Amino acid sequence: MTRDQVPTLQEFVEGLEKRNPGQPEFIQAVKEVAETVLEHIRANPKYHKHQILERLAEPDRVISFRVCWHDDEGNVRVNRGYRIQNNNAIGPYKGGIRFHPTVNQGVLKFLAFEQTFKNALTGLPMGGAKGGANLDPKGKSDAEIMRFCQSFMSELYRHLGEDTDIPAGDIGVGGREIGYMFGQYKRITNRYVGVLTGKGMEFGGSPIRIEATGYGAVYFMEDMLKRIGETVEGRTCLVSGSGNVAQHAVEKILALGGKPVTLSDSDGFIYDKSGITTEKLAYIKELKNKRRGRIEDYAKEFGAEYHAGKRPWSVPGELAFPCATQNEITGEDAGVMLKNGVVAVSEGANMPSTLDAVRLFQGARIMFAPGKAANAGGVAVSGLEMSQNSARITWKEAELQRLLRDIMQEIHDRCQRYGGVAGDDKYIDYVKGANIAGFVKVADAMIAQGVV
Ligand code: NDP
Ligand code: 2IT
Repeated sequence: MTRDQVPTLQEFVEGLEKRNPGQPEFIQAVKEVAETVLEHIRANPKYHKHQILERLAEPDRVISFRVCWHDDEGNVRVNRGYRIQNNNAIGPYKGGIRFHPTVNQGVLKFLAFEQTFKNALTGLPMGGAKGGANLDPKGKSDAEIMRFCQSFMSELYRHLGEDTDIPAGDIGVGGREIGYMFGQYKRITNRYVGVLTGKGMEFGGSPIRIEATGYGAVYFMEDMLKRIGETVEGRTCLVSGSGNVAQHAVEKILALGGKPVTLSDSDGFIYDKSGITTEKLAYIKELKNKRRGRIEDYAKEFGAEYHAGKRPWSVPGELAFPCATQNEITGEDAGVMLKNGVVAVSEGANMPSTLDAVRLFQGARIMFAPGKAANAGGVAVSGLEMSQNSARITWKEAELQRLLRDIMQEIHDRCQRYGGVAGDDKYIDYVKGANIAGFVKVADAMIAQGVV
């Protein structure tokens, strides 16, 4: 291969693997983008000339640091914290913070890479980043979480700023953690600025930021169905996870007349044949957000089925909303889902479907919305929180509801624009559409800004 030629997928992936050993999730995320974007690069040589894909797959900055803290017994504990700043061509770095024992550099690099495309798809000026720590928050007291967040921010603050890098929540990081991190940032810098999103409403938070990711994933499903003259109403829905995204996906499914029947956590899943109702959802919110309990308790409370150590994909249903974590739908799961009648998948989580699963969904020509498009509602409302903080005002909830709905529709339309498939004018490849639409925006900005 000479530098004049666009690499083949195999050549590109071989180089990627060599440069990023031991980072399978990062390889997977970049490979999925390369699969769809290389053809577009071949047709538009300027993107090859400027080595855009190669540059996007090399984070601007990888920050890794030690986080020391005291537990309630007075022991010194040590964790590893990270911030990956992937790309800031179209705006300051933006993306969530994850606290989970599975966090490592490769996982956060995949998330920061995906975030770059997702943020571009929202139409708002935000670059891509992700951060986190290999902390297991389960069983930790509020005081321990506070000390951890303070220690984490004592290093991270120097890399942040309201015009530089603005983190938010993700797995294991919700309102409580954002509050503690904001407090520490303010204490260290003596500045009161919108340096984090997902803040409490008393100190600069935005209406509907909490709901936005789950609602957005259901809106995306609604828009895919609308294109073929169908709706969510009356459809049986499979949802995984039981955290922020899953809870609000269920809430919006119910609002649109759908029937959610499953939820899960890392220990197992519940199957409620009669359907999860608004009252049962209130129980889940109390259980997960206040008592920090296990989903198994739901089965005991309402007499639903509980399947320990399993994910919900064997349950019959038509619409699927994976909202827990990466690679939670394997090729085998996808095969079962197709047999059981799943006709559409909207990813609330980031990369919940393996490459095998995506291939099977697309091969069967069902509607498949990748996370970087379907779950972009959360970061979109984060972008709106930043605007409100800069202007030092809070918009009305109804206005934000409308903006979120419009943004999700626009993301759907951007995917549709680039997602056409030769020889099949009825099918939209939303993976291809999302990847190319996100790529083009960031790539054109990078070209305009030179080799930096
Ligand atoms: P939460 O921490 O609120 O909830 C995560 C849920 O997923 C919990 O039910 C958790 O179970 C489960 N889970 C986490 N890790 C695993 C695992 N390894 N195996 C099985 N279950 C697991 O996080 P969110 O709801 O915020 O995030 C869910 C997904 O959505 C993630 O992929 C995240 O990146 C993505 N996302 C989140 C956004 C947001 O705004 N919050 C925006 C866009 C995407 P348990 O209680 O046992 O840990
Ligand atoms: O994956 C994601 O988009 C998030 N966790 C939200 C990021 C944000 O900055 O709101």
